[in-house]
Amino acid sequence: MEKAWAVCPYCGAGCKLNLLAENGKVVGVEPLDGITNEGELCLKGYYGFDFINDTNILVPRILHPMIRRKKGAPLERVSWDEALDFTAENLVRIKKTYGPRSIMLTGSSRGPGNEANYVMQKFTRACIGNNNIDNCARTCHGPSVIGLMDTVGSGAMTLSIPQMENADCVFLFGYNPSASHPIVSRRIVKAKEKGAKIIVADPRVIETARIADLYLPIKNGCNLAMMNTFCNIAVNDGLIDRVFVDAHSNGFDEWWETIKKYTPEATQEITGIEPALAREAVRMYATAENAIIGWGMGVTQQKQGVKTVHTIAALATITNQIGRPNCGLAPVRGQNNVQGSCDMGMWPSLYPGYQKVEDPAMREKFAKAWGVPEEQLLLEPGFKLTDLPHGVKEGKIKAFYNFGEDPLQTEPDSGDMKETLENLEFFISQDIFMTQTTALADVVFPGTSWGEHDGVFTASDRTFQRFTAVVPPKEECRHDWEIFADLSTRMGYPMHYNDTKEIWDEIRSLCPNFAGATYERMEGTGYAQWPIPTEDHPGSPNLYLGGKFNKPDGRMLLVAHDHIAPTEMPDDGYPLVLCTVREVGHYSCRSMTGNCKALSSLAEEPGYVTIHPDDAEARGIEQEQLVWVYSRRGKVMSRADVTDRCNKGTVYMTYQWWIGKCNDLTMHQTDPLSGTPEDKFSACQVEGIEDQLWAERHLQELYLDLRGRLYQEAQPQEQAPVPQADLVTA
Ligand SMILES: Nc1nc2c(c(=O)[nH]1)N[C@H]1C(S)=C(S)[C@@H](COP(=O)(O)OP(=O)(O)OC[C@H]3O[C@@H](n4cnc5c(=O)[nH]c(N)nc54)[C@H](O)[C@@H]3O)O[C@H]1N2
Ligand SMILES: Nc1nc2c(c(=O)[nH]1)N[C@H]1C(S)=C(S)[C@@H](COP(=O)(O)OP(=O)(O)OC[C@H]3O[C@@H](n4cnc5c(=O)[nH]c(N)nc54)[C@H](O)[C@@H]3O)O[C@H]1N2
Ligand code: SF4
Ligand SMILES: [Mo]
Repeated sequence: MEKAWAVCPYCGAGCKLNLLAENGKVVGVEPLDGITNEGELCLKGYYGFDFINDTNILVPRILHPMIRRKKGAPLERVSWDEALDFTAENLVRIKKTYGPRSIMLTGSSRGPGNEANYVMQKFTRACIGNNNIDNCARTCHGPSVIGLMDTVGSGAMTLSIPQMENADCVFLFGYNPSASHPIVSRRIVKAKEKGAKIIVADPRVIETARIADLYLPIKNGCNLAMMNTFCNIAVNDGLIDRVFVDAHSNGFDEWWETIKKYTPEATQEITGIEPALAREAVRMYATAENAIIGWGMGVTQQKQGVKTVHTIAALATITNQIGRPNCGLAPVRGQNNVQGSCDMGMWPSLYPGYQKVEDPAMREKFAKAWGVPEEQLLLEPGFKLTDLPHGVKEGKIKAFYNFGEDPLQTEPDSGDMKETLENLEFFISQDIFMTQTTALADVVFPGTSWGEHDGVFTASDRTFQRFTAVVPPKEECRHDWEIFADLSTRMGYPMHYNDTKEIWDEIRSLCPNFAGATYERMEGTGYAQWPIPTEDHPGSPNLYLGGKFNKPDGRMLLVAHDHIAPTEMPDDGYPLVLCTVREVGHYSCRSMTGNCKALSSLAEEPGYVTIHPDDAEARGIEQEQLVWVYSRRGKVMSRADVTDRCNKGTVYMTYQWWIGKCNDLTMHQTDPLSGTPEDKFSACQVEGIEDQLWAERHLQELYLDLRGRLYQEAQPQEQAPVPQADLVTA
């Protein structure tokens, strides 16, 4: 039995585990005593490993490079040399014809690790010559990154995951950790056991609401009005620390000019919250010795995302719940390595280590380190991931290099995204599975999977941890970083690395805040938490200790905004709010969890639409029935889950399902300050289906057809295995 230590590749909780292998196959895991998980794992940690073995449960892994010689032609298996030369020639041609800015790239916050992302952004900047590099944080905690950089200075959690259980109050606002980060959720349960007060503000009765001391059933889309109200109450009820505010922040008087209007009585109509309940919540939070405020996609996937984050930072600062251990801001980052993608400069305005591309001194530093003339590195930020659809429509983006993301499943308005990808002149996808996105590509590069390569992930709380390979790469799969380096060399900017340590040491040499995070420190269950400027520095569990913020004058900036309503309000034709969320057993585009034996048996297509009993009854819909859900963008089938834990007037779908694909319904409207899609709020209608037998059959047909096509694309020259009709019918 082989054993290798690794970090779980699902959520950002950063759980350490051993991967166990026999005869080149991964056969199990055992939990390790990592800093964030202390010997615990959730169901995905325990049962989410066997996708590596190419189980063919949902779709096959891609094992060979493939190209499509021209649009509309089938994918063809070719040698690595041919695939890389074909790609280099096309990218060089596009760069020459339309300029370097016509090429867009996106990095991966999942299996590959920091080193592969670093090499990809270096390829983007030093070889292609633009800043058009982004990652899925754009659709996720982008507003937290931006909103926190604006106010407190760094876009990250201010405390550590283990400290969460030592808080005296945990306030969750639009964050559902029991589904999203189960091992973080354990810390909250432990805090409760130690006597902490729990407050939950969420339109749904989430698991944590069931152990909460106060539950605020807020209306969907009211966040900014609600947060302004909390701040208003803190000031008017004498719950602020004026000494701390005066000593450590700027802008209070101007900020109050806006906030003073938001009394709980004035906003009750928008928030749905009784003034007395709102007052009690703020008192509980502000008077706790150490309080944490945790938020997630309920805040960020809204039109008011960045503005709400500004106000959350304000609430923590005025009540002095920041800058000490066991308290502070907890935007717990979603993907296992989305903190890392941002750390590595997969962001159109930032070099690795949060060094700004607009700063000429940074440009000089990186140009020198990478051996390119300064003019090669642009001072203007590049395109955002969510600029892709209009960038292609306007003819500004001609080529797209997709690395370890599945935009056709995970970006809003999939119909429009499909058109976007089809209208590209040249499209490369580098993944481990034949996803719906990869099936549209002109070039398919097979990367090695987690379990087959080494690297460093950054957990949600800024903790760097190493993971290692336990099995060799399958067939012709190559390490993601090797693919970028080889392609770059063929395009005239030679890059060569022997291993990930060499890449990591280059990263440390360029990023002062990461300099002390050596590979040696991160052996086994070792870790390094940034900022960690030197090799003898202990690392930083907390940011802003003593109220010293990461701003030029060391002071936090208070900024306030008036509330704005979501873009698409319900109306007669589309009377329900559609809110899209997560479920515990499946993960993002589902290519990995859907190929794990245990996890795939938990739930199947088309997933569920959660609906309040009154809304179901009004439509004659019963539990488990197949239904139609439609919006101005599309119409999909789903299965009804009728429950009063969901609020009346809103339905909830998870974005994991390919037939019950909620992103066929969502819209491409974004927070203008971050470019983050409004995935949490659009208008829809739900309708019962009379003939349930027909619906079950139709569902099977759609699913088999889609999977059949993906199998075919993955193995063009072979007898593709035929997917089985293995849906459990109701
Ligand atoms: N099992 C599993 N775990 C995951 C993932 C997965 O796909 N599957 N994805 C990972 C990723 S990428 C991320 S970013 C994290 C996200 O983790 P979370 O932030 O927990 O994500 P969501 O469940 O989308 O949304 C959080 C909550 O926001 C609430 N909400 C909706 N509208 C509003 C509103 O207007 N105001 C407020 N205050 N709340 C609202 C929803 O009811 C929901 O309970 O999870 C990570 N973990
Ligand atoms: N409607 C709706 N849509 C949403 C959300 C929502 O709440 N509602 N949430 C959004 C959020 S928060 C996020 S973060 C995004 C996530 O969106 P994505 O980043 O697109 O989703 P993932 O499933 O994480 O994509 C990971 C891809 O990387 C591949 N992969 C895994 N490991 C490796 C590797 O080592 N090498 C390579 N080359 N590929 C690899 C996987 O097979 C998969 O195709 O989805 C967003 N979409
Ligand atoms: S909590 Fe997250 S990191 Fe930990 S085992 Fe579960 S999915 Fe993996
Ligand atoms: Mo995310």
